[in-house]
Amino acid sequence: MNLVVVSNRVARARANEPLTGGLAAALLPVVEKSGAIWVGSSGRVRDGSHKDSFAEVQALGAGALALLDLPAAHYGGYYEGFANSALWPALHSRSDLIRVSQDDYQSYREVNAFMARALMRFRKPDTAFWIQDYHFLSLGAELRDLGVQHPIGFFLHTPWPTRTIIDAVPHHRELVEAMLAYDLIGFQTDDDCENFLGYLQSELGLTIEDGAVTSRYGKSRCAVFPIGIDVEKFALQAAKASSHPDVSRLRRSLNGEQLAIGVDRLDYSKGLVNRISAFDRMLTAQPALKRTVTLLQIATPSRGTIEAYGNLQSELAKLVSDVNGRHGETDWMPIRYLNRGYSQTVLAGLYRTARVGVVTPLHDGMNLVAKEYVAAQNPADPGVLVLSKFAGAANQLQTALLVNPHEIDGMARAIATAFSMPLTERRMRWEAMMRKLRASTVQQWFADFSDALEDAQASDRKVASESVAVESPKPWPLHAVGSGSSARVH
Ligand code: ADQ
Repeated sequence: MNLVVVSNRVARARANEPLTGGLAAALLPVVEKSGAIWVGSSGRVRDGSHKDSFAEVQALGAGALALLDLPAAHYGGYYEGFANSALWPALHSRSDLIRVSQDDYQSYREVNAFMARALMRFRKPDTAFWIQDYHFLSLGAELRDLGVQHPIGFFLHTPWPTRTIIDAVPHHRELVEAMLAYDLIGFQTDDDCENFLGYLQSELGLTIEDGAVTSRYGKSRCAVFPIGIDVEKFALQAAKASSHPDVSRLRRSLNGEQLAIGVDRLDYSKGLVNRISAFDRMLTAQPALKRTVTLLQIATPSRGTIEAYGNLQSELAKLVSDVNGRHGETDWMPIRYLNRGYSQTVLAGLYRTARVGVVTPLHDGMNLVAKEYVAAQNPADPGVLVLSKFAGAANQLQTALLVNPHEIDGMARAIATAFSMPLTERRMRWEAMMRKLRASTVQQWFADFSDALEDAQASDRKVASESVAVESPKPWPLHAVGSGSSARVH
């Protein structure tokens, strides 16, 4: 099978550049090895309608990375608009934050159609397309409209909420109907899959049989594929990173204090305000902990031009400064707050230095930081994971200290418990989590989805026989193509 993977953001091919964002971080190692072609946004936009406007195609491991300039006129409405101001809030059960216009929806559909046209050049007789995430809900339907009968799979990295929340998304019916053009629709958890099937039944009146549904496009199968990490590589990286200068400096600066760590994109779904409030509450309730513990919170800004994100950034900066002002002393600050990216190696070393990992999203598809924290621990002296029960990862990491991120007192108690947990209990909990991680790696995820997609037969589709015959594959050039000037957008 000749796999073409599509996502909005792709990993940059530059070595050791920080990969802030779960999708790119997860996909890079597996795509590199698989020989797949990975197509996504170059981070630049371009005026005019450039059918073949790839900025560049470069080698990526055994495969290739194709970076596409997206249309300037539609990029804002697609990315900041419909994808991140309608779908992202809704998928994280924050319909109160939906802010979109009809134009945003049109732009979203235009960019999906543009991507479908661009993908035609990668189509070979044995190609299977694997589309990633909420940016491209209607891409499969656009490909079918172009006559593509190849297997097309879709994986959603975020949660899929209950029907009433999806109902708040403008054009939700049209979008979900378009999703049925996919042969295989993958979710992170059972709940997400059940919510989706529930929507198909109650909103679209469709009948579900063995997790599959038949629509005008033919048969679509829905299934669960929990994403993982490269456990052994991460563990090795963490052990080696202990001697990295950034990590050694952090250790020296601790003066015997115990460290808790949080690492997140700066996003309202990650529960950062509640987490800082819980740390504050813990210090107020147990003042003896002052000078003995520190929280290192790394929060990398993302989607900063969207109002809700800008507001969150100001709110957090103010909250951290307030907590430090109230509890801090001339030679000790409770919270170290950083807004930058780190290489995976340094991040692995920072996780290993921390006695406690605090991962408390209000809602999260999976949350790879939770898995990375566990994989990075020293087996002889592992730290404790405090994990939100609303992260997909909680289904697997049940021996973490599971918390409700809306309950500040409970989180404060759990963080204090984690700091004082005896070694035998820490080891017992950690070993159980490692067994789960090893049984569900990112390699396994990739293989399971690819196999299931290969099995999905395009033959039972009802679409008319291809109006566009499969062309003999055009070679795609390993150099820059397209003309005119482009502008960077992320
Ligand atoms: P994200 O919402 O981006 O992912 P997450 O799964 O935690 O969330 O992944 C974040 C990734 O970015 C991790 O690999 C982490 O190491 C990295 N990262 C975060 N901050 C960083 C920093 N400052 N420097 C360097 N790296 C940083 C989406 C969904 C999740 C789902 C993933 C994968 O929202 O629910 O788990 O996709 O499917």
